[in-house]
Amino acid sequence: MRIIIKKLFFLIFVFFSIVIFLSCKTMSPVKEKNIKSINEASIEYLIPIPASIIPTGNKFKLSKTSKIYFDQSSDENESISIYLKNNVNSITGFDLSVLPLEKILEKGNIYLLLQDGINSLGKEGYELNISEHSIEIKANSPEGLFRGVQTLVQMLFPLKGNINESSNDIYFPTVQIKDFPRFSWRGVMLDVARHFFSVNDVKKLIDLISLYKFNHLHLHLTDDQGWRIEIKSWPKLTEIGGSTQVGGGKGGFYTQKEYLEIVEHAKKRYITIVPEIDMPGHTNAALASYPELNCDGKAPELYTGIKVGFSSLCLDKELTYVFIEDVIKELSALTPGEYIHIGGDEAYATDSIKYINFIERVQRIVESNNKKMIGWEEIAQAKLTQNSIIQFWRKSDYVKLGLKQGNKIIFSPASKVYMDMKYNPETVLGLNWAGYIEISDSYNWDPLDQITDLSEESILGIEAPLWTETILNFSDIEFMLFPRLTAVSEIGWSIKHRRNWDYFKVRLSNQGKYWDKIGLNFYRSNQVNW
Ligand code: TNX
Repeated sequence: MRIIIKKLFFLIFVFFSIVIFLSCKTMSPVKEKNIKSINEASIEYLIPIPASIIPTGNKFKLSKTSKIYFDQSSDENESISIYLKNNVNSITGFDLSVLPLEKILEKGNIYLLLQDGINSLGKEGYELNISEHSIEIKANSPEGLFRGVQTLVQMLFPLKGNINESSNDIYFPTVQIKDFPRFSWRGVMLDVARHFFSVNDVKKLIDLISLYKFNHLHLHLTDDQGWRIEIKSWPKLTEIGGSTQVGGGKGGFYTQKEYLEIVEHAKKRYITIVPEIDMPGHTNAALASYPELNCDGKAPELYTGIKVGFSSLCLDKELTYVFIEDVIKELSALTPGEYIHIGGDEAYATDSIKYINFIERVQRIVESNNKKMIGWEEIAQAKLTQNSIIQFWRKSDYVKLGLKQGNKIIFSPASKVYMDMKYNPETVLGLNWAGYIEISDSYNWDPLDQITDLSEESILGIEAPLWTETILNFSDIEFMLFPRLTAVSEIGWSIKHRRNWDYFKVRLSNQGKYWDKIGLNFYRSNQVNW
């Protein structure tokens, strides 16, 4: 009998433990009826994880009449506030007003404030303080404010689809967050050459990646299969070179006006567009457009397959350099950012000595247009200036050459962050030459472990490329990027010791609930309890 009673007590204990555990799981803003759970506040929705999170055990009430106040020391603060307003609106239905700040008096509002010289926050860091009285985001620059706003937006995610007409208030757990990035370069690359993607698709991508605090979008604008950016002095590049893509579809290209629309949209999300013109290999589309660029004066056919390494510009012709100067000049005028990417990869059809001279000459052209050069790791064979950046993708020997020359590195190790690799043998999309990449593979690595004797200062940052040989539309893009891209975002932004795979999975599964609500096509890996 005593044993039965003991067992009964044990079962009751287990039952209540489960109930308590489940009710503690929510730690985001909650509607009034869930108010009990807010004191369990920790921030289980945030990716990348902030540098410091101190829950203060209280609650803040945001109501339909709350206002967003911005300080007027920068013109950009109003549009950042409107961005926040629009996100609050699409997630909760609340329509908050946005007003210039006079002085902080009333309770219950959101304040976006610039302050000079907040120690250790740098350009992109911010403080997000949610007290009983207000939500305050402070930063040294508008860019920092925007990153802080994105943190607040993520804290709204659990409300998506959970607010009814009669909800008047939303409760946030009070918390003090202090946050700043580990690396200044956190990039995504989209290959618009193998398959073309519309201006609208690129804008949608910009919006998505900005949620995870990425700050660069590298567009791979040219390759064997397509030339995607209008160059006014060489119009056939797009007329002919832009007319197809992998598989023989109709391809496409951006007019300069459309390209500027992308650049402008990215700027509003504090993302810099990095244009890449790949050379001297990966140039069949250009060679097919202008016979005179070929050593034998004959244009090859347009190419719609997926082989690499068969094309090369004619390095002995002066016209080649006139062409490059024209292209870099027009592209530099379209680029507010510091960098032009010149490719330089897989030049298997180019003489290797000539390749080195070529890269050095292109470097001079880029710098004479007041830009800095980035190239794939192979460019480290050339003599580089201190400004040039090497993008690691496969061979650490090249990177070591670059490090010896004192150049900084962007890390894109194919076996970790190539978003075109399949997740597993069953994945329909993608390739697998660098292996299968599960979420844990994209999460559990660090740039410092990639190369011996590497110092943190030599790492400019990390970037996740999405090559698109097999990627046809935006839904495919979503599937290959999510969730892996969020792992990359945490490596790029968060302090190394704050990263933790088990806790990341919890936060990821919360993101998954939001992705379900917005209809994002993501890979439901069985590594995560969705
Ligand atoms: C290698 S990575 C390439 C691309 C391909 C990609 C496919 C690099 C610099 N070059 O041309 O699209 O593999 O995964």
